[in-house]
Amino acid sequence: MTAPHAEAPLRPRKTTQLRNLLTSSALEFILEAHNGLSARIAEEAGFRGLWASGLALSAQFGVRDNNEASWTQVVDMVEFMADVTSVPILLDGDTGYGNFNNMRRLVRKLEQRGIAGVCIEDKLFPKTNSFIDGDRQELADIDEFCGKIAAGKDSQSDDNFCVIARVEAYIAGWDTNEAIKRAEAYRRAGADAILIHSAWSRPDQILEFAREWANRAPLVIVPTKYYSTPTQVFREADISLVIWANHLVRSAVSAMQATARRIFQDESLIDVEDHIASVKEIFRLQGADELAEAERRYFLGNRREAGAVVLAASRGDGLADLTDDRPKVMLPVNGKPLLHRLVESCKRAQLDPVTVVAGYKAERIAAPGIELVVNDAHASTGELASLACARERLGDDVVVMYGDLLFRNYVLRGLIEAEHELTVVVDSLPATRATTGAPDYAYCSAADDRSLWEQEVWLERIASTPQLDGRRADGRWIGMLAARGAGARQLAETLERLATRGDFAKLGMRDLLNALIDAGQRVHVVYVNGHWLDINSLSDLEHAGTFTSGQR
Ligand code: SPV
Ligand code: MG
Repeated sequence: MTAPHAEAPLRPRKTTQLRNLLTSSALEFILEAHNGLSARIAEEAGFRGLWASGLALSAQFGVRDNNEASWTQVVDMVEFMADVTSVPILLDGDTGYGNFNNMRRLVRKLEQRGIAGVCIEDKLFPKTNSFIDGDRQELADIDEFCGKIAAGKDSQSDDNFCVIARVEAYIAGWDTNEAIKRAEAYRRAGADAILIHSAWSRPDQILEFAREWANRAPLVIVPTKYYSTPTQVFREADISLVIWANHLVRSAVSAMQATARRIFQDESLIDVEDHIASVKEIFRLQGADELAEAERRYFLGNRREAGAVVLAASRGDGLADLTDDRPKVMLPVNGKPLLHRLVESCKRAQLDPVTVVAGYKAERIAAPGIELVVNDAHASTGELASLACARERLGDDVVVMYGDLLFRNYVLRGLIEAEHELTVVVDSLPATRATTGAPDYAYCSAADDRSLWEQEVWLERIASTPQLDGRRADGRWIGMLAARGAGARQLAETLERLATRGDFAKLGMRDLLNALIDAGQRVHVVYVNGHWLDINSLSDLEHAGTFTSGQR
């Protein structure tokens, strides 16, 4: 898909693209769209052009197709459509919203807004949709309509902007002679193509017209009513362009009606969630990635960016023979290795680089976009020795975490957004399942008060026991810390100081945190209540499957 808000650099201009669609020898197709979102969807599906349908545009505004929406409201909407797509838009300009003079202004404004062409129909303002009492509708005076076409053509500054004349003779109950007479007059007045419309359920009028017309100018059709006609018939009739004129607005209506009814009846979302687009998909269609990228380039440029160091050196002894040939971080959870999930979370949180410290079966560690460092002495050393292998990444803003973690995104976000020099995440909920591994119990300056407001809480101690000096732990450290600025430098220095100790090989993250506290460094606590998991046993792994189900 093309980047939003930009035309792909190597494509011809949109006006040129539309002209190519009209003049190519192949039968081409454009699809109705009625706002930016539907326009993107149509382009993504592969359409090489869009029909900004008057019916669909007025419908999405909730008004009738009788020029109830003003032409500037229409133009504003098609501008949104043009901004987010790279294929040409042909506007259904109804009758041109007035006389020749209104048509001149319309064409100039459409060019300014990146619209490739306009189609006007030979009826009277305010128009009525062709399928509502079409045969009672009055046609425009031929000369007056020719003047409107000529005025439009004389107003365009891009030679390839297209003005298409729509012949409503059949709709108003006239025969092929009248239709041809009008089409020929409009062609002579400068129309780039003729749209011949019919409300019959069979294509007979269209085919008869096409035969008589004999390719004097490109022919455009709207097979809404004669939809069962095989497309090959249009090809054989030398039609240039087919407009599928209202099918996105109609499909949106059916889907919205079903969803609205379901939610109203159920008073719950449970039966709709899996049947509708995810919020993430909406973000994607809105081009959220492009904005994140732009923010990195323009907005966060002066801000120090944080990297991540992921400790992934251990085998995972509690996982039996599953870790015979790979470290536990490479075990799949719902088809995706733990480490891949973790790295994706880091990237989503814009942590970059992500440095993974491997050890056991390091050669089996792979994840897109990581830097790998290896603790060769992993079998005889602990977490701090592994952390020291990534010392080049310490000292600057960094998040350090265990590689066997699964967590909801907000957990990491909360950690990164904390404004403190050193921050840890502590889960204040008592463990609901038998604890596995060696939990890090956190003793804090205050228990979690579960208020909506962020508490100022500081870490006082991390210990391996749930009771310390007669005091109960306030929670478990989940194995994630963030260090920034002076805190990051202090973390690096403390690690170097500990590295000189004779027992360094045995030290773990717990010792580092306690050493920081002992050195007077304030360690801020962000409390969470569950929503994370670390993997130490087969039952953890099973639980991880449930935890991640439905996540991508
Ligand atoms: C539109 O899509 O608004 C059209 C085509 O004008 S039709 O509704 O078939 O008249
Ligand atoms: Mg219309």
